[in-house]
Amino acid sequence: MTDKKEVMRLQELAYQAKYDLCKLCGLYSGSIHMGGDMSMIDVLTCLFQHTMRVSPELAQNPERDRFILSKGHGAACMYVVMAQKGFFEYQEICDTYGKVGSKFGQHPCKTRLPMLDASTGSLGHGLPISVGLAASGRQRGQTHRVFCMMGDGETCEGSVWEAAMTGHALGLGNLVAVVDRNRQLMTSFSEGSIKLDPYADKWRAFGWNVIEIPDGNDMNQIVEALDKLPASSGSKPTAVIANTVKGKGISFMERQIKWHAGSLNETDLAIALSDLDAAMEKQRKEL
Ligand SMILES: Cc1ncc(C[n+]2csc(CCOP(=O)(O)OP(=O)(O)O)c2C)c(N)n1
Repeated sequence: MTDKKEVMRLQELAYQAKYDLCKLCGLYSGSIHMGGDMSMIDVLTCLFQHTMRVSPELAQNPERDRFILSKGHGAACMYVVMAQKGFFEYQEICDTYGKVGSKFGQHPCKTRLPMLDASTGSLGHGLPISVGLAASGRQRGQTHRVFCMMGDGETCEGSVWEAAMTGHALGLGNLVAVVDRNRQLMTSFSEGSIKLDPYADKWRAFGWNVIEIPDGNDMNQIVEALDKLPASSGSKPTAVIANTVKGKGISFMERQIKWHAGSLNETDLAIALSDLDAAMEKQRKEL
């Protein structure tokens, strides 16, 4: 049974993060990967605010959890969620996002933002890096977990499955892959092109524990699922498959191929923010 107060707290944080992300998108002159940001933002909020042992104070602690945003095109979403956790100021993101020399590039860059565990953006690299980090943690006798957030389209990359095999072979119970299963790639729907189903079975066949979240945009379900993660001392890595909706929560974005990435003009932004307000009002009444 999940703690209602905690779920409500996380919902409010996710709502604020969505708001911040939309406002950033309204300010920025280029495009932001809003579709996949809005699909993963609820899970990301739960990871940073509830599940993972991370904070600015723990930055130098070798036992802190590690996080790799393998779907690096979702950097803007990660930045706003990390800002909420106190890693940096939201205003600094707004002032510098995407500019030459900024800490906040369109893809995460560890050289500019040393608190990151990896630079990402070229899909299919996060899980191999995470396997290495998890194996290294094991060798050193550390107990932290390594979390790797991927897009479902990203898992078309062969390197993901090579890493999955290795994670199983090395018995990395300290490794958690989280897949944002929004069923959309960049220009197509997954099942209309590459056909990923039966998706959970694929991970099981590679020797992984699987935890499925039927609705990965429902905070109740997200908390319940992530609270079930097995101990990091186990011998099997875990794949959390979050079934989400691309563009979730914004009427003109949901399941729209053209909203893989885009920018928000003044009218779009007003609609987006009012959609978020209405959804949050409904959630407050329901809990
Ligand atoms: C190796 C590589 N190939 C292509 C791209 C371009 N690209 C950026 S996002 C994307 C689609 C990814 O789909 P998915 O992983 O499902 O992400 P989401 O739908 O959650 O945004 C592609 C092909 C890339 N970043 N890296």
